[in-house]
Amino acid sequence: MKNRKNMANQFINKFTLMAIICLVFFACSEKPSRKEQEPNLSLKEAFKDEFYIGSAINRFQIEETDSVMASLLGREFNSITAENIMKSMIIHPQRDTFNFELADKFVALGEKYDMFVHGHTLIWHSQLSPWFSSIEDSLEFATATEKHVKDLAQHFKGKLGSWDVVNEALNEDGTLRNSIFLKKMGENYLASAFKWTAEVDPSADLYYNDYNMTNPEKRQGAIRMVKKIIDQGIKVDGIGMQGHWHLNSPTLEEIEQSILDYSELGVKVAITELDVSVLPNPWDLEGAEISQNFENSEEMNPYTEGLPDSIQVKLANRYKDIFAIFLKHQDKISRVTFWGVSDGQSWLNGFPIRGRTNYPLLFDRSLRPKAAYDSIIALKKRFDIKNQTN
Ligand code: 9MR
Repeated sequence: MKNRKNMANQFINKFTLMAIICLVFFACSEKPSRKEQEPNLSLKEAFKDEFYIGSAINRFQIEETDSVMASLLGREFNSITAENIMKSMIIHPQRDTFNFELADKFVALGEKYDMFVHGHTLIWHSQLSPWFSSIEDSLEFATATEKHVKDLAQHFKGKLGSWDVVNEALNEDGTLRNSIFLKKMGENYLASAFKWTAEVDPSADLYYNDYNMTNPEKRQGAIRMVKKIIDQGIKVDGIGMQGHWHLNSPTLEEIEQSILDYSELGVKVAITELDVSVLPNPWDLEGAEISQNFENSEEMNPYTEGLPDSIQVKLANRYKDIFAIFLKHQDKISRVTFWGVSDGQSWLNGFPIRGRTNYPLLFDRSLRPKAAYDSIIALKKRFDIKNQTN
């Protein structure tokens, strides 16, 4: 009887030991959950001494209809740009009608969270209110354009930290885009737009904003154009590099050289619309020329079921490398704004091919931070430690 009890005890002891070993093994081998990895530093806190961290937002974010999104926006970002609602087509739909309701809510949201609020955009050939092109006479067109710029600048006077005064005025070879503004007003429309805005709202920083600003020919064109304006004694405070980039292009050297070249003009550099597409790029298309659209196909849309780990890592490394350049030149950079908060919201699900599943931002479709988010925060922590020990 005693023997059987001993044997039973021994079995229980062995069983308990094995159970403990198994538990320890699984506890050690199991990947830590996303929650345990989650850094306690937000993006805006991490970069508070370097530059603003912004996001483009839309109506549902402005109206805070999703509470999780609302708290994420307030926690992570200290700057906002309206992705669409301040474009002429929406804010100035008819020559004598303005539609300020949503834009005013956008500004109020920025005030509520104490954010730097950026205005996008005063002069842009795209999403242009149709009434502009109904004006035949050049002089009348110029007068109406001046009124458009001044009325908007006046309405938001003192409430915006900066404006994209002119958006996408250049061709890829650095020449001026043959937009309706160029056709009707000549090259002078550029300097005039900056002059009018500065006259009305002298405290706002005034930017020229464009995509593919790392492309050497376009870069030279942007520098020539901005220099011409500054040389007339008209203020341009900054250049916005939109930053619609890919996993492998532009090169890090092109990004760095562009920041250096623009800041040589004595202006601030902002990264205004950052996202990194992970999807195949038809015909190696670059930038954000929204008139370009291509056919969808399985080959062009490979990650409908989720992003493979290997690509997730590539994206994280790409963001880390890009932010390493931003940190290196933080004295030249005023703001880094992502073009959206989460992947589900990104315009890149519809461009240059409609209906794809892209993953270009730092938060996934469930608003969880991605590896790319972690890589940027970790980079900043390493940067701070290095600076403390130096
Ligand atoms: O992200 C914007 C998208 O929702 C609009 O449909 C599109 C229409 O023009 O504009 C997108 O934003 C653009 C920005 O205003 C200017 N730079 C390029 C951006 C992406 O096209």
